[in-house]
Amino acid sequence: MITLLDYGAGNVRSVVNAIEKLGGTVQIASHPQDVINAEKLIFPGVGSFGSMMHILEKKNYVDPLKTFLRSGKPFFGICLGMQALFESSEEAPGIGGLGIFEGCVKRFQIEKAVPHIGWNGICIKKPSRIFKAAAGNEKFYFVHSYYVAPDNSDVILTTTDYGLEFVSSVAFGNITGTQFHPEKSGEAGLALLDNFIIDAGEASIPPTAASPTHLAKRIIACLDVRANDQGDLVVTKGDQYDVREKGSVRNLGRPVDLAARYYTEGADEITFLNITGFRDFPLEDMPMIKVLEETSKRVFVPLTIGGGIRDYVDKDGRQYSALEVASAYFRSGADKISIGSDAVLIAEAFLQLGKKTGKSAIEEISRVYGNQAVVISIDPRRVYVGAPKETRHPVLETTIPGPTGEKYCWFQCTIKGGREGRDMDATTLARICEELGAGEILLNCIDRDGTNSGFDIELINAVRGAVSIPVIASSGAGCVEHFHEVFAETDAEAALAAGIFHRREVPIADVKSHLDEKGVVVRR
Ligand code: 1PR
Repeated sequence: MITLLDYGAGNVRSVVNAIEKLGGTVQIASHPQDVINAEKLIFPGVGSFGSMMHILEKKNYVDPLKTFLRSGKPFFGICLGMQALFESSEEAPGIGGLGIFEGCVKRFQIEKAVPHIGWNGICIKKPSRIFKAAAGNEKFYFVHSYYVAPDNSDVILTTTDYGLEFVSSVAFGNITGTQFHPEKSGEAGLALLDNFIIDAGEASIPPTAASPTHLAKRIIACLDVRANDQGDLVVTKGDQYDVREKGSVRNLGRPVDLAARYYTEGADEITFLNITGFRDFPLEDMPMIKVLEETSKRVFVPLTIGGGIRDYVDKDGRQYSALEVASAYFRSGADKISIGSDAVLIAEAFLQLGKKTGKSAIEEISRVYGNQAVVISIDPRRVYVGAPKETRHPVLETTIPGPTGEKYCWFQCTIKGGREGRDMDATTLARICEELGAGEILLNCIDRDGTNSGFDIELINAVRGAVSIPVIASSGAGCVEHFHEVFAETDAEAALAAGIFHRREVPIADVKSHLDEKGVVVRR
């Protein structure tokens, strides 16, 4: 029996699902005594260090946790659950951690995009039972802006390279902690968790070593979901956002089955977009909640959900905040939420007021769940001008002239699934959202969506150059060469595609083989 400490701050469902898939049984600790009585304890931390410690204090878990950790019984801390073992964190100055290990938690101060999001390797420093049957060159899923810095190097189990060599897992006695998420790291992560759940025997060191390690470029499968005219929830796909063909909504399959297929085919992440979210209240009959719950039982890589994340008043007059909508998604198995239309309106309000309010959906959700959990989905389209002075927006000189030969363009943000253009350009939106606390940009492109003509390299470079958070390039992928082009010609951290995967035109494995041949690091 595994006891899981859920302090109510995010996606613990994935950990429960992973343990159950491995044949283990889980008891969720609902009282401090449950922690003391646990035989094996897993602590999957989510959110921010300060809010985690605050909740642990409030719910009287701090002393029971320390008692458990000193008892010699097996403990596994994941992400923030590992960081909690240390004395303090730069994320929350003045707030103490559990102090089981001496040292602190530091923020990345590096040239690369922060958060560190994606699949990276581990360099193993000492034997552990969790490595039984591991090859040593596996990649695991990371998503964090802070890393642990132990005073005592004896506790270091692995390191990982990302701008610097940082400690990516610790172990001492029966206490193990990983910065990466084994429950989100596909088969490699599940194997590692399995070794903790069962008694994996002698500690071992895998045969191969990865040093230095490299962050892989991610390949993401995107599923646009909506109800079709018969009321069934289907995966659909538009051409430049038009999802109807001969009057009917294109039906490309069932959301959960398709997501499960992409997981087995090697997708590094799955994104669901509820494309009618701008007009429907997502918690009304909760179709996407069900989709997430079912998917997270079968898919062990990160899940993002977007569409309709904003404040609502339902038909009975009850108010829901965007944070409540997001929380419902996190509880159902989402790792990240994606905000589209509302992000544009938030950025417009920010520009008008000239300062942060602390109350926008982006700020509220990132405060509770961490920046890495908040993705901004941008739906831009090109607006051509003959000369820069014709617009107040930042323009670029484009190699793809406009319909009447215009040499300049800017990238106009849209809302409501591309139906409404706003007076804001995509680079400004991205920059403001980063300042408000977003952790990643999902950069679509209406001009390229569904065209199979390749990613809009100029757009991606413009937005990537405006922010220091990771950018997911989206829209237009038609063949494996397009993925190489986007990684060779931009600094995008991930590439997303929909149509070619749904129609089985290009398998994910072929994309990765091609990138591998071209020297782009991918997870295989
Ligand atoms: O505005 O917060 O409710 O979020 C709505 C979300 O739904 C936004 O993220 C918006 O991008 C998305 N959306 C709205 N309408 C559509 C539509 O198609 N009618 N889908 C839509 C956008 C997602 C793209 C697509 C890529 C790759 N499609 O990410 O998956 O363009 O396609 P491809 O590889 O086939 O070219 P809110």
